[in-house]
Amino acid sequence: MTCAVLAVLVSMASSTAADAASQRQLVVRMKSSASSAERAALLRSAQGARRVGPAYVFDLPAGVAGDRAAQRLRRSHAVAWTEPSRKVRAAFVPNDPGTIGGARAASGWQSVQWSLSAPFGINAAQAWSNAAASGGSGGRGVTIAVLDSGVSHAAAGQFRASRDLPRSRFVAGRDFVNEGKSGRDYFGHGTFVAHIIAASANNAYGTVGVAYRARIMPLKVLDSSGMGDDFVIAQAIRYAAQRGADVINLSLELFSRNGAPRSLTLSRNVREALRRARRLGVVVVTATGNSFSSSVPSRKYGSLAINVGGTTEHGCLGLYSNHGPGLDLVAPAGGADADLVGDPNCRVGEPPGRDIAGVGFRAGEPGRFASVSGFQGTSMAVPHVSGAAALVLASGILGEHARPADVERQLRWTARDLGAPGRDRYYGAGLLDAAAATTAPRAARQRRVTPSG
Ligand SMILES: [Ca+2]
Ligand SMILES: [Ca+2]
Ligand SMILES: [Ca+2]
Repeated sequence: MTCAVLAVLVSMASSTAADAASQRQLVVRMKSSASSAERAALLRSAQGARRVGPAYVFDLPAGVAGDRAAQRLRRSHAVAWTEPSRKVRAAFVPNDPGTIGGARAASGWQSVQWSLSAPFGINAAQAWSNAAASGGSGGRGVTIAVLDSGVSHAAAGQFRASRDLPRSRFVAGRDFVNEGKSGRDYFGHGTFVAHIIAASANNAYGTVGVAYRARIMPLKVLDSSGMGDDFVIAQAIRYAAQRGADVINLSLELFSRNGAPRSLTLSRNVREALRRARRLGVVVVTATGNSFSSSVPSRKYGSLAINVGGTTEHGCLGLYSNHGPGLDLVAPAGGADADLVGDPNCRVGEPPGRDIAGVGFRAGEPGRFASVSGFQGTSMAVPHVSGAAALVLASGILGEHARPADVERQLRWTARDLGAPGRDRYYGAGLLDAAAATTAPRAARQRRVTPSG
């Protein structure tokens, strides 16, 4: 008797320290053949069980090991699968967030928003001309779901709305963190990301978004410290796809119980939601993450999303950017250069390039909009690609019913090669080129085979 108790205590001591905070929930998917009686019985069998989308989430009582509980559940023929819940967080590297309160740049957005213009930006100005010429000015008519810490979409109490994202630019959103609440942003990350995607153009204020006429669907999935749960992400992906989003922006990363980076597709629940979104024709763009890992994202489950790494103002891979086999392409994300031997763009030892410029607020100060610095990381690369995808969709160059795979191929095909010639492990297909991406595929191909000199 004493021995048994001791054994339990020892096994708990070895595991609880690391996973007490994160690994205490189990996600269960019932088979579609399960009867309502079986579902009800399952819900009764565990404390705190609740339905989240098509899955059920259980809180594990203290002292109950997750794998043992999962084993027990899987014995039921009504259960399709189980998995532990995992944490996600906003994918950016915070540093000192200085503000330039209300100062207007002397020479306009081009000098501030380096990520949009040459030499290592995404060629936005030409892309805007291309999109406008084909009737898709600024990504009009396209809805982009931003699954993040919320977006400041309306003034109330301490919250303000941004002059660069007026009410008319939003479709109804949802707060998945505090059900029934407004989904307003307290952390600042989601609001900043939304500005990169869709800040209004030509309004003599702030910055210009990549798709400056697209609409934002604000879905709050991260809390006021930028943390969230994978099953909430899965639920919000399904919601966005069901409610007519054309593009889903996932500027977040998954990590394990001990803080190691993981592919978002490690979660079966997220994988199934991504497959559903793809079937419904939704383009999903995700961050590779910020641990400089060469194994994340994995390619194990094929291409369920466009996985985006981050580059610096120098055109080098960001010091932080994950570059696993599932990397598709890169986009500007700011910060310091990685030390890639033989890459002339990587200027290690020199002062780093700038962060991504934008409008937003510091964490916890949602009432004070300013030009905020300090945003860098693959979170910032993703909205550039989401915005470019919106321009591609709005321009109609891939036909009226372009599939996610078509959009992904177009973005990769037209990307600008960096690093070793051709597709490579650090840059994937290369740097997003929104101008080339908004050029009709046939014209782009012809241009490609034209001798350069
Ligand atoms: Ca503006
Ligand atoms: Ca992909
Ligand atoms: Ca290359």
